[in-house]
This record gives sequence, C-alpha cells and structure tokens, in this order.
Amino acid sequence: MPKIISDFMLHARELAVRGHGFVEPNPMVGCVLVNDQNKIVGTGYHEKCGEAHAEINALNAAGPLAKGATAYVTLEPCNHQGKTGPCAQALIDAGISKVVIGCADPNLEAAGGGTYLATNGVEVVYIDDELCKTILAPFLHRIRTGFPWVICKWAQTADGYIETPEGEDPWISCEGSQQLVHEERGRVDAIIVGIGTVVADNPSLTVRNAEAHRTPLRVIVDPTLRLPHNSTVLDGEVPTLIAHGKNVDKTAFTNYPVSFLELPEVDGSLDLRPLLTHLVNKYDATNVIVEGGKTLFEHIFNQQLANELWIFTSQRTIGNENLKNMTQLFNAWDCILENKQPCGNDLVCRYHVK
Ligand code: AOF
Ligand code: ZN
Repeated sequence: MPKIISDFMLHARELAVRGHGFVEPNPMVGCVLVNDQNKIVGTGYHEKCGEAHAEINALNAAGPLAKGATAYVTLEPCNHQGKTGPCAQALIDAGISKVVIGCADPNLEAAGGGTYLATNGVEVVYIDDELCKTILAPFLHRIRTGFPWVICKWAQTADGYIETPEGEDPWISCEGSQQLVHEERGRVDAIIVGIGTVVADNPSLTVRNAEAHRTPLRVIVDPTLRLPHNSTVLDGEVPTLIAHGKNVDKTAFTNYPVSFLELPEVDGSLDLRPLLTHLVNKYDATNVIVEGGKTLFEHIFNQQLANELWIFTSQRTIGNENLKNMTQLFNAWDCILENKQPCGNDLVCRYHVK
C-alpha cells in the first residue's frame, strides 16, 4: 500500500523532537528521504546547535541513494551560510527531486531555501503542517516576539490546591511526575519562581536525578529584594538572576554569586517583559519554565505572557479555602488541551495558551 505524505512527515516530526534540549536556540528539525518506491533511504535530525542540520544528516545516511529521492523536512531548508552550510544547496547537489516542507522558516537570515530549490529544478511542496508548527512553536515565538516560550508548570490537588495544610505531606504530585519535571528542567534555559515560593519552600531549582542537557538559569522575581540570605538559590551552584523593582538596596548581597536585573512596574507589579527580553538577549533562552507561585502566575496571566500550561493533578483533595487554589485562574486562561496522560496516580495535562 502506498505511503502518504503524512506518514513520512510524522516520522520526520518524531525525529525532530529528539533534538529538544540540545539544539536550542536553533529549531528542532527532522528529515526523511524517500525513493520512488516509497522506501525510506535515509533519515536525520538536527542533533546539536552548531552541528549539521537535519537534511545533511539524512543525506549522509542515504549516500548515493539520495539521488532522485523526495525529502520530507519539518522546516524549510536553510539558504544561508551560518554555523553550517546551506541545506538547500546540499539537497540540490545530492540530486533530490522533490522537497516537502512542513513549515516556512521565519528566520530571514536563513529563509528562501524553498524558492532557491524551486528555481533550481526541484519540485517544492509546502504543506503548512500544524504539528510541525507545534514542534517549532518556541523557535517561531522567539523570532516573532523576542520572548522565550513560557511554560507555567504547577502541581495541584484534584480540587485545585497548590498548597497543603501545615503539618501534612507537602508533596502534591507523585515521584514520577517530579521526575518528568526534572527531565524537562534539564532541557530548558531558565526556571523562574516568585520570591514567595523561595521564602516558603527554599527550593534548589536545579536538575536532579535527570540528565542536564543544559543548565537552566535560576531566576527569582523579588520586587523588594527580601530574599533570605540563607536561601539555597544563593549557593552559587548554578547561575542565578534576581529580578527586582526600583530603589532596592543590594549592598547586603555584594558577596553572593548572583546577578541582578531591575524591572520597571506595570499596573502595580513588576513588568516581566524586559525580563523575558533579557533572557533571550543575554542568555539566548528559548524555553523557560515558571514554577510558581500563584502571585507570579497571576502577573504572567495579566501580562499575557504564558504560552503553555503544564499541570500535574493528583487524586488528593484538600478543601481548605484559606490555601492557594488555581481553579479560578486556570479557568480564566484561554487555552486548548494539547496532551493528557497519566503518570503514576497523577494526571498530566499540557495546554497551549491561545
Ligand atoms: C535547516 N535545517 O536542521 C535547521 C535549520 O547557524 P546554523 O547554520 O546552525 O543555522 C541556524 C538557522 O538555520 C536557524 O536559525 C534556522 O533558521 C535554520 N535551521 N535549517 O535547513 C535544520 N536546524
Ligand atoms: Zn540548514
């Protein structure tokens, strides 16, 4: 039975996501080469920033079998000399006859590969694939807005509480869920929390029991600089940034291994936009996780900066109205469910914010 486009593009997408945590700030890209018998002759993906692009890895895997083949590639082949050479030219040189492109490249420096291929006798088909765009969303968002992709992550009880009564087990999500969070921490560029969370929980905000493909910057949003001097985030183990408001006295922190960023105010809270721009410009950030607390989530909601919600819901119930609850705020977010799966006793949901 002949294969259809979507099968090969599906394969290319599966390859692309293997680059998560390794390729950023570059996009995740996958490529599948198929001959006229609908047989795959080579596959590849962009494995690491600065190294070969997806098409080059696929062409190398196919060798001479690439001649006459169709390339299914999740992103438009590049047309520039960056850290590596232009993929469009490499596809032409290898004798590729047709290129099916999942998504156009919005990076003006690299774009134009589709047109270049077409003017050099290669059949080019753009399929404008929604799933390719989902994989590329953080890259596309960063190029369009200058902000990193913001993932708001929290663990809640079945009735929406993110806080537990004093004296009770403080863990809401199960160990498996916490493991997932650490794995994702090892693939993102920053972990952001509000000062309330640091004061209440004294978190480490590091990657533990999981591979750190990159070391996320710790970011504390602390308007009045009330960070306790014995906080674990001051241990110098990984780079740490304190984002604060105007007129704070930093002298007491002179000897601590942290950087500072002053933020202006907007509507009575810190304006988080200059923080996000700073994370892109200074730290080349593509993905950041915000891990609470509720006040910071509220500011992110009000400033419309969230791109994704990643919610772990346990089976526990609390029913104590004095504790922090996310139900109302979550309901106000205009988002669509992208993925829902169990993890131990928890339910893990990913929502894309519209
Ligand atoms: C492709 N295939 O697999 C990727 C592309 O500095 P460079 O040479 O690595 O180029 C990075 C830019 O190339 C990146 O911003 C994006 O526009 C494009 N990425 N293009 O043909 C790939 N990763
Ligand atoms: Zn390329």
